[in-house]
Order: sequence, then structure tokens, then C-alpha cells
Amino acid sequence: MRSGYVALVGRPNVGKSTLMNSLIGQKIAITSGKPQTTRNRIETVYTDERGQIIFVDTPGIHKAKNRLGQYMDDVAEKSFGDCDVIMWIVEPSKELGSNEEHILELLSARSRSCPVVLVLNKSDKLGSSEDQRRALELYTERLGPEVTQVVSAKEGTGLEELLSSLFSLLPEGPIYYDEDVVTMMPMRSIAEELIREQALRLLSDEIPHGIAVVVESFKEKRPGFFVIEADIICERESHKGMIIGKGGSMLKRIGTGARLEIETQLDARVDLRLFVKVRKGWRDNEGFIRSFGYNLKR
Ligand SMILES: Nc1nc2c(ncn2[C@@H]2O[C@H](COP(=O)(O)OP(=O)(O)OP(=O)(O)O)[C@@H](O)[C@H]2O)c(=O)[nH]1
Ligand SMILES: [Mg+2]
Repeated sequence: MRSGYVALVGRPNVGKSTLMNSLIGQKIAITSGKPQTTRNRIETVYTDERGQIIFVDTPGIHKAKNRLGQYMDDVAEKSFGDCDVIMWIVEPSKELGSNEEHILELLSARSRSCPVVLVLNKSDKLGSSEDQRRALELYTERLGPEVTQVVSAKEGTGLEELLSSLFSLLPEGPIYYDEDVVTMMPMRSIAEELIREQALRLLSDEIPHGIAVVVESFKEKRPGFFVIEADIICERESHKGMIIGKGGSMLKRIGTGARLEIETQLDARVDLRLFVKVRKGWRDNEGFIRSFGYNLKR
């Protein structure tokens, strides 16, 4: 048996969370077309006859513009130090940006003691194998990874090969979690994330980045029926109006989308009650950041 921790790192929006969900065959981490979707470390478990992999999804490494951003970079960078294998996820591009340069620096410091798997995601966007080769070369020239793998998290290609490589790089070890465990993340946190995901998907650019979601009450009123109350926190009064929408229409869309997702996860019916609150400039306020579930002391 082989087992251990595999961190997924990379710049925002390359598909780390989508890839982790595809690898475990279940949606745990939220995803969106907007950068900086993931804010915390999210662990999931994959088990088969070869052993067990604990995947660690991390926030996209970027140039932080506020304290929440610094926290996110901190979470991502810390994961380099406490895993057995690092997966650096990249997507096809013509040149390396400043985020990639920074990741290269972090990796070259780590890679001597920890193998690096370079994963080129979104291969469905590439035409020929020549395109693939060129896209990979950009990264392999600068970093000698132990393994390179081309995948499409969206279409599910290359995943089996990737799993085989990961198992071959992991140390021998026991199964840490029962076979049927997929995540240790509490359902409350999953619900918060699913509500935030709808906000990211439905609201226009600036607003969703300033949103946090806190579940205030999570009760099973009777078997198979939950009542969940949650606050959507935003940074400005004007944002509050847009989150609520005309006659409450936007809040209703966010609520319905999130409720359906939470019902699937819980396999139960849910009454989801959402409240919108303003906490001015919370993304630069350590007290607020911590109370919304982003613990700076991690
Ligand atoms: N075409 C294509 N799109 C993909 C693929 N994988 C992910 N995406 C899309 O890329 C976008 C970002 O995906 P995420 O999984 O949220 O990316 P992330 O790297 O976790 O982003 P952060 O959490 O912000 O760092 C979403 O719109 C996904 O649907 C893929 O294989 N092909
Ligand atoms: Mg993510």
C-alpha cells in the first residue's frame, strides 16, 4: 500500500478544484470561471486497491491586494511544506506570467525533497500534439519535474495515468481514513462554500470577491429535512442592493441554486434562509477575516 498527501498548487483559475473533484469523482470543492474562488485548504480522500491519496486543494497563488489575499497565498504556500508530492497545475499559455515565476521560485526551493508533478490541464483547448508539446516545454525548460501529465479535468482525460504516477511517487504507508471517507470538511463549511459559489457564478465581477458566507444555524428539523440560516456578507451598501436584486430576485436565484446543491450533498430536503449584511472593508480587517472562517494563525 502507498499513501500520502498530494497538494494541488498553481495560479488562480487553472482548474485545480475542478481537477481535484474529477480525481475523486465527486464535487466537494467549489469552482467558477472567476479567479480566486478557493480561499481555504480543502482536503479530500481518494482510496483504491493501490492505497490512499489525500488531495489538498489550495487557493490560487497571486499578487495579493488585501489581507484576505495574503491569507490565501499563505495557505497555498504552507501546503508546499507539508505534502509528499506537489502537483503544479498549469493551463496552455504562450508565456509565463509573474505568478508562474513566483511559483517556480517556491518549487525550486522545495523540489529537492519533494517530487513535483507538472499537470497541463485544459488539454481540450489544445489542437495538435505539437501544441501540447510547446505548451509543456514552456514549463519543463525551467523546472525539471519528476513527471509531466496532460489532462482535461472537464472531459476526464489523462486522469487514470495521473493517478498511477501519483501512487508511484508516494511512500509506502497505511490507509489513514476509512474507504468511504471523501472529505473531513464539515457540512456547514460545504454549505457556506456552495452558497458562495452561486454568488460567484451569478454576480458581476467586483462583488463576489468581497463576499463571505457564514452559516449561523444548521438544524435537522425532522429526518430528511434541514433548515439552514446563513449570512451573505459584503463590503458595501451598494453591493447589498445588487446581491438582493430587484424585488429580491437575485437573492432568490442564489438561494435556489445553492439549495439544490446542498440538497444533493445532504441527500435531504433543505429550507435555506439567506440574509445579506454589510461589513465595510472586511477583507482588510483581521478580526472579520478570522470570524468568517479564514484563520490567519493556521
Ligand atoms: N476547458 C476547460 N475548462 C476547465 C477545465 N478544468 C477547469 N476548467 C474551467 O476553469 C475555470 C476555473 O476552474 P477552477 O477549478 O475553479 O480553478 P482553480 O484553479 O481552482 O481556481 P482558484 O480556486 O481561483 O485558484 C472554471 O470555469 C472551470 O470550469 C478543463 O479541463 N477544460
Ligand atoms: Mg479552486
